[in-house]
Amino acid sequence: MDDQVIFETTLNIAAAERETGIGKDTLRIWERRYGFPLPARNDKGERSYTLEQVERLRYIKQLLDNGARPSQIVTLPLETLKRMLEEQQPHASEVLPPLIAEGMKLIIAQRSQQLEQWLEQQLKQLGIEPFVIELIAPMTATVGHYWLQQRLSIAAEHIFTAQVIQLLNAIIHQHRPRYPSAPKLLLATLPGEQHTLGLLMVETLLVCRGVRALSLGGQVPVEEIVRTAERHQIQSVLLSFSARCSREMVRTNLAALRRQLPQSVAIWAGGAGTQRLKPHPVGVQISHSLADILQLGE
Ligand code: B12
Repeated sequence: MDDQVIFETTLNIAAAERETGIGKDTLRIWERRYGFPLPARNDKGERSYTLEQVERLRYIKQLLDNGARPSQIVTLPLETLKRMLEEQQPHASEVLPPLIAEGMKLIIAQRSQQLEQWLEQQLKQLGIEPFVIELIAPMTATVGHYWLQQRLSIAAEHIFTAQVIQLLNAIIHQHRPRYPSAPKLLLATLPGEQHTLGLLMVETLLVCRGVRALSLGGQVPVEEIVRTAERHQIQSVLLSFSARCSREMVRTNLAALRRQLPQSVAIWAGGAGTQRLKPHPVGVQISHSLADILQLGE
């Protein structure tokens, strides 16, 4: 028996949904309506999707998030989908700003220690706010694009994420207001949203402006946010939704939170997942720019 390891190269429908962000029902409907994706069936008749189909579905999801309709794109070949996304997201192929290109080289090469020194050096040179807003934020988006185009390994993405989390937490720890007073702001992401870098960037900027912020981190149920806000007499709740979150998920949860929180508590929501929320959820401040929240520190 040779000890060759067999890698599973197909995904069942649950894994395909997780990997692409496209729901099981939608996958079945497209199969019937557009003839794509056409999964094979295992001996139990269950659908199994190839990695090629999953990659094509990821591009379709990104284009749908950018406003395209399924009938326009589901039957298109991968190369056409890639070209369309590149036209929509200039980052994909254009020349990166020199500093970001320098950082991306270290990330792609997985030079973790050098990356750590390089990030600390940039922090010293730029100062906290420009470091977060002009370097870390665009670099995070570039890491996402490169990951989608398989120009960056999952390991490299995780090395970058771990470094950024470590460095921003160190800045927060160093700058957290020392005087004992109640936190004013509560930060969290909701269940299903593991992406917390956006939240950490927001917390870093606010704490460095002397704002007392209590961050509950990722995947916090709405009810728990409401209970904690009451307990600490919180003035504002800040939420982050990455591109991973469907508009329905964002809208439903923001409406639920608005219903359950006293009107005196402000709700701010940001992140790529809050873009194109039409109409704007009532009683919620939507902002995609980190610079915007600095006013909360004034
Ligand atoms: C790092 C990362 C991960 C890490 C997260 C680690 C962590 N602790 O955060 C890990 C490895 C866990 C991960 C997992 C996955 N990821 Co991921 N991930 C990313 C990446 C590179 C950055 C994540 C992030 O935090 N973004 C959020 C912030 C930084 O960006 P933003 O939403 O644009 O927000 C900006 C502003 O709006 C503002 N902002 C953000 N929040 C707020 C809040 C307020 C109040 C304000 C004022 C402003 C503000 O600051 C940001 C910077 O300007 C993104 C790429 C990207 N562009 O986001 C992909 C991405 C979000 N991931 C993606 C995917 C598909 C996944 C996985 C499904 C992959 C997988 N197969 O397992 C899983 C899903 C996990 C889950 N259930 O959530 C896709 C989502 C695509 C889609 N449309 O669905 C992206 C977009 C990558 C890509 N280009 O395809 N991921």
